[in-house]
Amino acid sequence: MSSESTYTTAQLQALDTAHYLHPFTDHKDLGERGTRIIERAEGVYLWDSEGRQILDAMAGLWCVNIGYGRRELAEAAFKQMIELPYYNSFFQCANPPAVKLAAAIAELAPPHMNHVFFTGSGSEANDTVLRMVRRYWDLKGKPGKKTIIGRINGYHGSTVAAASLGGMAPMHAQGDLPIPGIVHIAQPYWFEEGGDMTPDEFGIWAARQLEEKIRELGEDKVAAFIAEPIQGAGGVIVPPATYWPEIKRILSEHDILLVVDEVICGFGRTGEWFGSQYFDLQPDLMPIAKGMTSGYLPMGGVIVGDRVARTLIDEGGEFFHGYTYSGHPVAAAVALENLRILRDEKIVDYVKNEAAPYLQKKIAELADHRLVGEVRGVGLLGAIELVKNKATRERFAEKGSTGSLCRDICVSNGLVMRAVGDTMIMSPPLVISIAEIDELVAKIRLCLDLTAEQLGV
Ligand code: PXG
Repeated sequence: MSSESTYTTAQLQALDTAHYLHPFTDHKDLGERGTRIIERAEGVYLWDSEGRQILDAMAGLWCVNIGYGRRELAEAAFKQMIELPYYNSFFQCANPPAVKLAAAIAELAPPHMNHVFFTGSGSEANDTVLRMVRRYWDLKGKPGKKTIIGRINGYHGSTVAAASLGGMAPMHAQGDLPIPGIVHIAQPYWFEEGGDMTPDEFGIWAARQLEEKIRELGEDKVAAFIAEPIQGAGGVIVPPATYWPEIKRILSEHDILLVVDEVICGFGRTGEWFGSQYFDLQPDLMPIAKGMTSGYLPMGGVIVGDRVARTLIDEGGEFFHGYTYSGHPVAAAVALENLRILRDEKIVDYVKNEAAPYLQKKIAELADHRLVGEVRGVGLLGAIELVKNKATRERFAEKGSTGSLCRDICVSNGLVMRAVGDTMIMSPPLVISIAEIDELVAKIRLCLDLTAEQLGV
């Protein structure tokens, strides 16, 4: 039994199995293996209910940007909860933290983006995107422009609209998704799908799928293109250098909105405040969440560019959309304090100038390992492709099993990384120190060795 808990790990696991339905989980398997109970955290480390220390190379679920244990955020929440724990932003009302947060985000966003619609999560942000995009074209007198083009293996959340915008086949297979009016094009995943093309050739090819899809559907039917700057849940897929410039060229020739999903890339992950700034994109809408509060409380939103905002405001009348918790004062107070810390402690600069160059250099050295086919990354995002044959990019039999094996070995050795198929991915807190990066990379190498040993290669 841990010192802080009146329950043993076994008791918690039994209650969990009896009552708790987890997200994205095979419960039979979980019941057999037993849930890992995470009890506390500090900096980049977690401790489980057995007192084991684990280096969290995923920042929770891509969200704990400022690291764990920052009392300032707890104090901001406490203070706000005493002052005003809840009030809505409907019916001509607002609360001070939500107003200040909208202004603070507008300040950080690209210059043409000056408004924010608040939600409770990234999925709600993308549901908002769908309704806002269609509302925009209605107001512009083009109600036929309804279709949104997303990408295969993109991830935009788990609600009906967000899962439809995403391109995850296993999600679509459960519940008759996507809903009508959403189509998908190929992803810019050179390592898996590039064949004999060079990365640059493949980047152009993948971007031109957008042009073809627009031609096929007719520009008068297409409302928007949605994409993550770098696919996160899909496997930290950094597009070839040619991809985004070619997408920009295509969009410049068509009257279609660009939605850049910043839920993972936003708030410093790439070494810029937003992934759009990293790739020099001019989005019309940017869904945000995760790093907005560093995950300390749930909150999301959509940053809205002037083109769409002015239309909604000047021509739209009432937009029948919103959530009970849109602009929640406690979440907004925590987000404001989170942004203050990111700014005052120059954490985004630290990522750009110190942590990211160091992490990328150190993980690149792992490319010499016999299991590793490619290492890639941007900012504090990284991916390691596990392969049987480095030269041909051939995978081991039973796709995904090597990734799962490596992930389990990582956890047993005090390291959390995610496996997406046979791709190991990382997204550590932005405050990870140079010494902690050394520890992370040493642990990864050890776990790659142990994985190779188990595979007998
Ligand atoms: N957009 C992107 C780009 C995301 O990564 C969402 C939207 C949805 O956000 P909410 O707050 O509704 O979860 C996400 C979420 C994984 C994993 O396995 C990734 C996410 C969520 C759950 C699991 O990597 N990203």
